[in-house]
Amino acid sequence: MKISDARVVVSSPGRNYVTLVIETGDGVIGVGDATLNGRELAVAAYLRDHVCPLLIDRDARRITDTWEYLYRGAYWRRGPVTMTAIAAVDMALWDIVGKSAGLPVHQLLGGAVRDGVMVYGHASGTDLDALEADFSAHVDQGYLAVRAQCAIPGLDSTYGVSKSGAYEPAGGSRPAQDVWDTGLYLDFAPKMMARIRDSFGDRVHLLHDVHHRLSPIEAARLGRSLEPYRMFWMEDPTPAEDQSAFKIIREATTTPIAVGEVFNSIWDCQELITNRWIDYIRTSVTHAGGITHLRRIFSLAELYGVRTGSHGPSDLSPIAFAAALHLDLTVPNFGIQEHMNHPAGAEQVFDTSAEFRDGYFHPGDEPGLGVTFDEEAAARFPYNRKYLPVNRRLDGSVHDW
Ligand code: KDG
Ligand code: MG
Repeated sequence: MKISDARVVVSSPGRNYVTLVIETGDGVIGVGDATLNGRELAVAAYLRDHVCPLLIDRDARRITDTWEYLYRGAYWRRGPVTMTAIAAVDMALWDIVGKSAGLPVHQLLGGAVRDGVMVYGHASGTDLDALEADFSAHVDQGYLAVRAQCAIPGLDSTYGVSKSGAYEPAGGSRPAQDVWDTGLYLDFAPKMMARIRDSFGDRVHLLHDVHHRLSPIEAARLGRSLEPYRMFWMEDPTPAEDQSAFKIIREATTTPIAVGEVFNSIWDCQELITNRWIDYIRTSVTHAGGITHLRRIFSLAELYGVRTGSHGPSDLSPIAFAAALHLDLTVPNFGIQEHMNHPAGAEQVFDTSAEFRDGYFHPGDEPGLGVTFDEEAAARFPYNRKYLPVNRRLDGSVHDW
């Protein structure tokens, strides 16, 4: 089972994706997602120039050893580029081993402990009426959990709200500029959640993403003001690298806290988990070192009563979503999985066996990850440089996006 080829494909079927394809001498093909939104080519070059040459002739079955070799062996550890590259190798190797064993990856991980993976969808609106309509559409589609984001009156742009339909923050050959005002947001957020609870009652799980924008004491105030609406979670209330900030939030409110989409390793979330300052850990399979490393993070979280809530935006490819579903099926401390629809063109490039029914996803029982990557179709969608927005306060200074 020696690796005979490893190649990187950058394509843009509706948005940019970086895909690693690994082939073994006996003809088994594995695929991994290496997409880092707005910095795609950095990971592509890291893989192409530094990692792929090292993979040739390695035994594809030695997944953990390959992980250690690429992590410890590089000396320069962690960071989004390195960990995304390692993640893509890891996913592709799990895919290969599953295919050669004739087993879906969740069977290799110890087998399913649940019948399906509860996911949350994204509802948003340019005003409260539009948010309510989109929320209602998600409930009609069967979602049991929905994230709510609404344009803040008085601001020209708001995170998570698109003026033109589907959520896609990356755009433009230069970063777009968003605007931010903490006071307007803190006054409006409870009204948004009140509207949802008034219209839909308490049965749907309600989530909200603050997207790293508050100070600890502002986040504490938000958490308290949302308590009557029984949130499933408030996500990323403050910039996550300041881990002790969460002690302040935690001590002030019973609104559950979810953090981690920008983390890349178990070390990034160690303090948050071991101090029980959060309720959900949101590291993703692509940005936190693949299935092998995410499984370790989730196991650490299990020890401290923290549940999982993997990041699953449309800027991770369907390969990443499938890998996350396989892992989600097997972890006892699973909480919820984020789901967003991929752009229409992605279906031509990624054929996935994952299925949604009654609020739950299942990755299917095909050997490996269950995603077929069509390289010829990918070639029809060349890379298209795009940036995430930057965010500025009303006085023009830069704020966290
Ligand atoms: O690339 C950035 C997006 O993945 C991020 O903004 C999405 O916050 C996000 C979420 O919770 O899905
Ligand atoms: Mg988020």
